[in-house]
Amino acid sequence: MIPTPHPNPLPACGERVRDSAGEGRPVRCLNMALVACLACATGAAYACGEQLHGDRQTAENGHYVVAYTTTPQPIVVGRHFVVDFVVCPRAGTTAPQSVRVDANMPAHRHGMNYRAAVSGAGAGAYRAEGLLFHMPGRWDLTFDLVSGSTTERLASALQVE
Ligand SMILES: [Cu+2]
Repeated sequence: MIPTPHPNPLPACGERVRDSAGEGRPVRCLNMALVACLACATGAAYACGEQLHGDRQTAENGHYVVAYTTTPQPIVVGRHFVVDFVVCPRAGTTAPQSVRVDANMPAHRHGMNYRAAVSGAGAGAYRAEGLLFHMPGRWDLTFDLVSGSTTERLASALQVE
């Protein structure tokens, strides 16, 4: 018998799932999950986005970790690039309803000349396409995580040559 992959990824350690009574309960962390739990305790950044290929960078706050990679890597000035990323809610936080990606140069107070399009790949994974840095320098890549009327912005600084 050929083993088939599990159809659903396991919820993150401590993530809340719905039980039959409709009540959120934290996922219990047993056996193998204990290893992942150590990562939870020391910062979810280590576990978030493991499925991404290439050098992974993170942006995080108290509620979320976003792990991402860019293609190409490094980003080339004047050339479109793609951001593949995974949003990992910390324990007690639910996944955002929608996600936006943008970028700006804080020193120059301007953004990109392009608007990124974000598509979801399921299980908290997304792809942002159509980004372009039109000049070298320090850019902040921003991830806006929207839940209802709340938006949390996570930023990652990138030095582009
Ligand atoms: Cu600039």
